[in-house]
Amino acid sequence: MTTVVSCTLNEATLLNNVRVRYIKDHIYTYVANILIAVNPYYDIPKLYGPDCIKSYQGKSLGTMPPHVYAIADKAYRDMKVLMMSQSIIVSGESGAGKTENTKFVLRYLTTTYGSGQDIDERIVEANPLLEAFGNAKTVRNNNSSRFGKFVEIHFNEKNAVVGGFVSHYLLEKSRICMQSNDERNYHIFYRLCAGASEDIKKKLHLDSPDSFRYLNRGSTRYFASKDSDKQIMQNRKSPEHLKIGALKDPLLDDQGDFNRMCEAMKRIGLDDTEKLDLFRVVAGVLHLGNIDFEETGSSSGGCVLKNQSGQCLEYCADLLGLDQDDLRVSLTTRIMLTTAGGAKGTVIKVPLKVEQANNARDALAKAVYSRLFDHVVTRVNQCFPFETSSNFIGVLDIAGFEYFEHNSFEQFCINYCNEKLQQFFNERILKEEQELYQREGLGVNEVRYVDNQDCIDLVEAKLVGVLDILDEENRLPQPSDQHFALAVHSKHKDHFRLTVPRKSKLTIHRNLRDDEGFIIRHFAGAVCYETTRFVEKNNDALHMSLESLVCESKDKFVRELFENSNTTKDSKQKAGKLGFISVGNKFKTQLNLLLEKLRSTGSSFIRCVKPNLKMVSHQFEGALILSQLQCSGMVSVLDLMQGGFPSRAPFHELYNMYKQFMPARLTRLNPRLFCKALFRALGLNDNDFKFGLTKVFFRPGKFAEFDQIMKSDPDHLAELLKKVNTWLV
Ligand code: AD9
Ligand code: MG
Repeated sequence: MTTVVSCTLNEATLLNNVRVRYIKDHIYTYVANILIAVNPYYDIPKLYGPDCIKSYQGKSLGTMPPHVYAIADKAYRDMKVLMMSQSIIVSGESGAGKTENTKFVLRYLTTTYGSGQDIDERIVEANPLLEAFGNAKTVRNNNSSRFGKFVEIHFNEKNAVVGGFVSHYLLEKSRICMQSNDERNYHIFYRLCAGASEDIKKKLHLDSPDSFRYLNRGSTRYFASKDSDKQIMQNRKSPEHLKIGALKDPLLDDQGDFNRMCEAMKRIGLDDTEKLDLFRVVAGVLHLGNIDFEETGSSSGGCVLKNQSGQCLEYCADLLGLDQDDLRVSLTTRIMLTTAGGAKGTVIKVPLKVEQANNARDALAKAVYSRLFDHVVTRVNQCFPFETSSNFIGVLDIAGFEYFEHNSFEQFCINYCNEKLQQFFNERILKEEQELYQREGLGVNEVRYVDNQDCIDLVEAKLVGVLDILDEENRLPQPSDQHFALAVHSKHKDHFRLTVPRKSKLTIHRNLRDDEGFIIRHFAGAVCYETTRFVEKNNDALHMSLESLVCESKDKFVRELFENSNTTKDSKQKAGKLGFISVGNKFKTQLNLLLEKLRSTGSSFIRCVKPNLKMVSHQFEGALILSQLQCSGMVSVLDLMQGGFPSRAPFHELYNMYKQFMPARLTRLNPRLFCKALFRALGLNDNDFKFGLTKVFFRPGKFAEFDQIMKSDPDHLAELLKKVNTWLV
């Protein structure tokens, strides 16, 4: 049942409906069973409170105002009735409200259908911990998730919550060492500096965030709002300055967030030792980042640590359980196996140049932090274990289609993921809609939609797909981004979905050379990918000396991060020989597993929409919103709806809904017959609805009219029903 009340359904009417509703703080709207959720950017009173939670319990979709709770309840009821796992796919661009809506779904399900035990709370409380390590402030969202996740809530045979499981995808690693202007690193770094006790700060040698390279370069500058703060900011050496820290963001309360995170950790069962383990590694990464190199000036051309880096080396080695000298050597040299002179497998140490040593340092930091994040997720999963589960409801919170001024490997992966999800959406909504019409015998014409399998193949096909071409490049003795870009062009000269940037009229990046990138025509639009650093970003392997360094750490926790990391033994062995573990292909495998899972469940979709770029309330930017509705595939849904019957209600539901008004004799009628009689009595136009085998289908906007009549005047309704009654005599 839809709240789109206009008679014609197209982009403009949908947009207008969403706007009219948004103005009244009705941020949720249905199109068929898809929920559109506009981010209000402020807390709408009572929208999510306990009373509201209660009011959606057990209610069919459409009997209550559109809400994320209604979708959650539908998933639950479908799971129960169909005895089938369910998934809720939440999508939208950065800042559109995916994570917030995901949290509402989880809270709704655990509150309403929980077992009343710790586990319910833990599923909700795991979030602050995941967000501390995996979210960061970006220009689009002050709390942007830099990883994708699929959270499953598992239920027993009695349909009560028994546990949960979180899978995560593609943590953004580049952010650990570098952030764009006005963006920050992961929250945990700042929170730890701001909120840890003096004792912990001393142990971890922590200072203000400005003293760490990984936090102070290109990142958010503090714009002091108060005069007193401004003075402090000018005197960078003052103790107050260190306390505030130039990187303190006035919009974020790092200290308060630290305390909240610690509370959440406690509630999900992490003890102080575990907490300190996490903090120690975070601090280790910060000190590692402060190590600087300079040329030796000798003929060998290597580099050494700058004098003032000695202390950082010591702190880092100490916190990560490494030997100082080993760390120094591993950062400034590289072990290679030579076959020179026929002597197979001779180990030689090659001195690294300053730039190479910087890269080695950053690679180590990224590896340590991303393994730490893997650990956090694994640890979170131990908080809500379950032995057996009958079914689950999974919520997918993953970045939507992205198109920036510069698009790199990260956007390539996320857009590939969105192609796959779009295909799934098409399959479910469009194909299934059509099949439903056929099954119900409505005799509606076939609806066409653009299949994007060719685009998916372009990325993931064996050997010729972009991911495999990239892997092949990574395996070359001297891989290069330019060679990779040219290889992509030469393998796909006439591909409809791929073009060279030079020839394109589709993009503003026309000054890019062919060996610098390629354009892919995605379902949501053409994107120009700049291939610089694709090769590096596709490789998850540390070079050999760094890998063995951390694997042999004296610190059990650090050692286990690498032993237990989800990189398989097999791929590690391969990496040992080739120095390469593929990020792209690992993601492809994960994604295919996810889709297999989604296909085995019943599904609901939530399309989140960002109303403006300023991140403020009460501002509706039509063009921006329309483009999001187009990107999320809503426009193809509208085409389908326009020719079809977007609102539908099973006969028995209508029957139950109006049973209370019926004369006793009528309740003996079968629901289908009752509906037929009712519609005749109401004098509805035959063109506005169709009777299927189990449901009645309405033309766009007609259910609302019907519902209006039914609800507007009980006396009138009683009269009409009497009329039905007399026909049956
Ligand atoms: V990203 O791809 O992870 O960068 P999301 O997840 O789509 O993004 P998020 O849920 O984090 O966006 O929402 C961004 C901000 O909007 C939140 O921090 C809230 O301040 C705000 N928001 C989102 N949804 C709601 C809501 N239903 N009510 C109030 C909201 N505020
Ligand atoms: Mg998010």
